[in-house]
Amino acid sequence: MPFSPQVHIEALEDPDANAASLLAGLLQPQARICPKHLYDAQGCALYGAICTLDEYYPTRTEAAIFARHRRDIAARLPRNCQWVDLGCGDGAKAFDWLEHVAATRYVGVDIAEDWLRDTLERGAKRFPDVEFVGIVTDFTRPLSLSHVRDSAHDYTPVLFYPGSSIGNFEPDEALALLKAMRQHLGRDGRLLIGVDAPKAVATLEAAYDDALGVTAAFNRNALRAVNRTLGASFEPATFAHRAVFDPERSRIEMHLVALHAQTVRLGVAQRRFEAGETIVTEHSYKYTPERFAELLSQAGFGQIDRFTDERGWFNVFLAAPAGALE
Ligand code: AVJ
Repeated sequence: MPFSPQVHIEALEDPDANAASLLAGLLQPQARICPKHLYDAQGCALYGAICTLDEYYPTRTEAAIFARHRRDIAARLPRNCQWVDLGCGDGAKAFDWLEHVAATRYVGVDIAEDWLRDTLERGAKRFPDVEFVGIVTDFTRPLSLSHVRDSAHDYTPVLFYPGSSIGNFEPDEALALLKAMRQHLGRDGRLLIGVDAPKAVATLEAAYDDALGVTAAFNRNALRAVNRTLGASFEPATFAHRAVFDPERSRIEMHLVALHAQTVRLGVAQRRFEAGETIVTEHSYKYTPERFAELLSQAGFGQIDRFTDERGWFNVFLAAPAGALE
């Protein structure tokens, strides 16, 4: 009999605070919507479609790196670990690893509770010897993984953070998140993280503005999420998708551009958008291997192994806490 998965709800922002910060962002001179609003059920489905696009190279490049170096990486991981899947989604990426590492416990961490329960149920069926637990939390809040450590056996954690999601944070926030991860690792824990690299601007921009318009739909869908959350009156068709790479900051910026002047009701408030005015919905930072390794060492990691593809488009880092291997 598989263990029955348990789900802990942690550190969720309350709905009022969530709505208040969404509204505040939309009322800034440069309007913004926090990227988490891109990932409602429809947004997650669209993101899944993005990952299959010809132009969107990160997912398949990372998968190829994992496949090629699986044994090598697995051999460097602690035995009897607990596999902590940060932003687990459907768990597919992590489950490919569970076959190769002797994990005792799987901890799925995600903001979407329904998905999480499903993922845990499927995992528990496929890996009957592994204990499955879930934590519902919001990554934009301080990272709390207390359930990772309060098990009776205190298995060594492997934090798994694939997909270059770290790129959605501003660099100072990314550093704070890496430090928090470091705190959860003890001496023997490891971080396995995927990070997208800078490359030709045309390649980057095509990845975030594909020919079929899937990324455009993904971006506009944020307005539907805002309408629901705030009781707002955005008409998604009146905003265009724009994705540009800023080489100075080494980031893709996703914007929604008002196609004509309009006043939008935002629940109790309202805001005017002039034609051409934009809303920022997402930043996706691209790190050179040197820059990311530096960030890792600033966060308290020592031994850092890097795995990449032939073109150096994407990097996977396996990092140990400083001092652990000396
Ligand atoms: C899920 C944050 C890794 O930044 O590449 C894909 C999100 N946005 N296309 C990324 C995204 C537009 C994606 N991450």
